Amino acid sequence: MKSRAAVAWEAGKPLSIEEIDVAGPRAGEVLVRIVATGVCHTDAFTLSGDDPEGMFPVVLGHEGGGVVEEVGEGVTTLKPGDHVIPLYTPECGECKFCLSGKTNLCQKIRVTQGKGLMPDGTSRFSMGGKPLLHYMGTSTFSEYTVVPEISLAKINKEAPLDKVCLLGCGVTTGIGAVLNTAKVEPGASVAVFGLGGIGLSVVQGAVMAKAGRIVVVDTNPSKFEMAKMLGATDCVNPRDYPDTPIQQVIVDLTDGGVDYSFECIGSVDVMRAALECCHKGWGESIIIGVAGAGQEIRTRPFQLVTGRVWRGSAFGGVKGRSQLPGYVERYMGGEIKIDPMITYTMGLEDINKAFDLMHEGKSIRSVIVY
Ligand code: NAD
Ligand code: DAO
Ligand code: ZN
Ligand code: ZN
Repeated sequence: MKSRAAVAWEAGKPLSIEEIDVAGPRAGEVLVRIVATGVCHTDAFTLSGDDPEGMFPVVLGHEGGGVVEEVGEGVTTLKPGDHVIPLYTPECGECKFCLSGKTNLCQKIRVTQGKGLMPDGTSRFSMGGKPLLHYMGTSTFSEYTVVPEISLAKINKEAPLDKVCLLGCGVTTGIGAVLNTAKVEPGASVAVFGLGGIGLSVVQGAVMAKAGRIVVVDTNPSKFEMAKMLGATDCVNPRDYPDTPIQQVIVDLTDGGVDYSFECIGSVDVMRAALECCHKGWGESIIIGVAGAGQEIRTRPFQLVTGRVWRGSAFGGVKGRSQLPGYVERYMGGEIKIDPMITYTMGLEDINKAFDLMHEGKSIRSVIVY
């Protein structure tokens, strides 16, 4: 079938709106009509060429919501008309990782997904007979996409897809990092570095966990109003402290450091600051941001010897098929806020504006509605 899509032909160039060919779903696959998709910094990161796994030409997008159009042979858990959120972290329920009880990083289709292909090693996208690659197993920048069954969470049909699409990445990643990875306890102090869709969702998660103090850090002070509205207690702009390392500013503000910190930018320098602003003896720092190809983190090992802990979190540690439907219900019940995060809504033809707004620091999330 034909589908409108935003194609990334090469790194560093704007996306092109094209009419592409989408082949039907094969065994274990599902054809999904994407109704809406968010634009996340990770899409921009891959488009920039800094992503070590980035390959072109590709159909980007991983924060979508849609409706099942057709299922391939052997698909038993979904049917046409079901509402779904595509998952870049699948859940097969039977691999060593799924069975471990210790991680959400299902590895069942990791190799082919990392190569931009479906699990059988081929692509369902093409244009003029030339194959286009899939992205993160989701490719939500196409009106029609093909996704493995294990990479789809079935959700409440009442949920507005142009809002809950953000649970496909940003909102879930931030909230899950607090609740699943850090397991922040009531009364704990928290520092959040970077107030995009991820960092603001960490703020929400910290409020849900009943954290005591929530210190937010961003070089763009226009982000502070939303952070305060969501529950931040202290706002810090590193540019106001040109002579003091930001970790020292936070240590001074919080009587020796925070219990938990979250890096939501992708800067290895900020990752160091986030670790070092943690309290001696027990503070834990969670890396969420994705750093550029070849970059490395550094600190003095004594920071760890003296009790600070460095962790990472992918998709908030959330198992998508079993846990994401519950996040949708928590949105429907008013516990999770998504609407204020959507600063712009636009058609696919304007998708490059969504990238510009993100780079200019003017948006939190833009949602593309097909
Ligand atoms: P974003 O661009 O919307 O937000 C980043 C924020 O960081 C901006 O507000 C910016 O002003 C601020 N910032 C930049 N440099 C700063 C500095 N030196 N000090 C303080 N603030 C600074 O990005 P996003 O969509 O929220 O994504 C954030 C990061 O999370 C990205 O690296 C993205 O790739 C990553 N990510 C990770 C996961 C995961 O599962 N681990 C999932 C999604 C996104
Ligand atoms: O299992 O090795 C693996 C890959 C897991 C992918 C998790 C990616 C999380 C960070 C990228 C941000 C996604 C938007
Ligand atoms: Zn994302
Ligand atoms: Zn698995």
